[in-house]
Amino acid sequence: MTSSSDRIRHLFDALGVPAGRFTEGTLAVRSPIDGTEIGRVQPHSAAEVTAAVARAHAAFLVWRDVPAPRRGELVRLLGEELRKDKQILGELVSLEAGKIATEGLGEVQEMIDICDFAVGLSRQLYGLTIASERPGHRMMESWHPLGVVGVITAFNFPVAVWAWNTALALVCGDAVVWKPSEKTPLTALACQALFERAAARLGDAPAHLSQVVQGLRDVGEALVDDPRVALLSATGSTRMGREVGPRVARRFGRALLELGGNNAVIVAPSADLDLAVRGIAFAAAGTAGQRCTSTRRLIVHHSVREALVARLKKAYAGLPIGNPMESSTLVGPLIDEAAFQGMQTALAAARADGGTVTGGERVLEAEFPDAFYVRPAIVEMASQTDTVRHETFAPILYVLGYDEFAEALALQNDVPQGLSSAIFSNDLRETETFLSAAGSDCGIANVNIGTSGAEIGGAFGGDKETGGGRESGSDAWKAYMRRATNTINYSRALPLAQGVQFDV
Ligand code: UN1
Repeated sequence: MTSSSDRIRHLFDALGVPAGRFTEGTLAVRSPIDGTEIGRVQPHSAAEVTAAVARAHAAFLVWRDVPAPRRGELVRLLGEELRKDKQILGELVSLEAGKIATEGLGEVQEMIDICDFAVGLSRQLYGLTIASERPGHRMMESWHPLGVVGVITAFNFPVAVWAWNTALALVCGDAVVWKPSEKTPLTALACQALFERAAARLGDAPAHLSQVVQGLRDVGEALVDDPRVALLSATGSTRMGREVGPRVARRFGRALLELGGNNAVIVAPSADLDLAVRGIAFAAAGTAGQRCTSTRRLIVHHSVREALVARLKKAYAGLPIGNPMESSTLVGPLIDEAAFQGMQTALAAARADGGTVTGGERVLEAEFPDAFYVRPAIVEMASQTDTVRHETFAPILYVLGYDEFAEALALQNDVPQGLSSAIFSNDLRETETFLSAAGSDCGIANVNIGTSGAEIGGAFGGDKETGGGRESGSDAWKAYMRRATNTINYSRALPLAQGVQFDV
């Protein structure tokens, strides 16, 4: 028994989850904090996934007829449960994913925020009325519940991404089957417990509106290939999306893909460097570089390059790296050894490309021999090589210089990914150009803030190899519903559109 697993037991006790659920099974869960085993879960079989989808479909058939504001009531109750147990869930996120305390809590706050958003949305699932070309006719658009939504999430946002999908899916009248990352199954159990509490409080929700299936690739595949999964929402690597997208398309299902990012910050000569240093340090080194929105590239004007890089190096040298449960820590561990190896491979490749690496080494090895803490790396590059254009899920910040603004924009867009981007500049011409049609090609483009830490109110996602999906706020809900166009004739005649005559 380790202290982390004692703590897990205590937290699950407080949530009322029976011990067997998180201590028995063939899938071992390790905390990235010290590498010790903190729990076990039992993977589901493909047949069990199919059965879960069948149960979800039955729930959907009932739920789609429940008025949307009443569906919103369930999400309101889920938000209440999250508020009540924010500390518990936040700590579980820290123990299982290695996030520092404020980021673990921040992730739960993101869940609460999307619940609030979805509750309001439950009274705003608006369709349009459209002018008909025919007299005595009216056209309109209706939005109907879609079906079962399969949700596949990654380790780095183990709970918030489920909530983005589930809060919207539930108010839209859908049922959810969730496959969390095999690296973070415990937080999924906790979410399920909170969901079940909310459903019990609502009283008349159909059973199995939201379920969790645990396991590895075969479990995800069963979800991807099931024809009753109307929408498959998957967050993870571009490699994963390349497999999932065509498989879902082959059966004419809908896919919402949130894949890799290779997010850049441009720093212009007019930039407020104090803001830039703070914004870049949080976005590049925070969460140990393990957000899909983490800043991976810095494109800085030659006139401020030396000063900015010197300040960043100083800030990086002072970053408190360590146990994320300690309040002074800003940089926690990488998720596992594979992440560490991936980082070292990328740094070696960058060196081979002529890059100069500062930081990037393993730290705290004596204290945590089975965990992987690193000093975030700054890598000065002469050009944007293939290594830079590849997403490595670790705290590596590649630095590139520019002379002309057009060159900075071209570098920013010259990567396969298109998730997030930012510019630090006080020059209106530059910032507006950056946000224009000819500017950043990313789904997220920011001015004078970093690339990460988006609010839930906007649509979240990106284009190119990021996959094209949009989740969370704005009108992202439309992906979770189907659209029907209705034409109603309230006249006594039957005129045909386009002037066609067909008299019988
Ligand atoms: C992710 O890394 O998968 O914008 C999601 C952010 C968070 C969400 C990140 N709100 O950094």
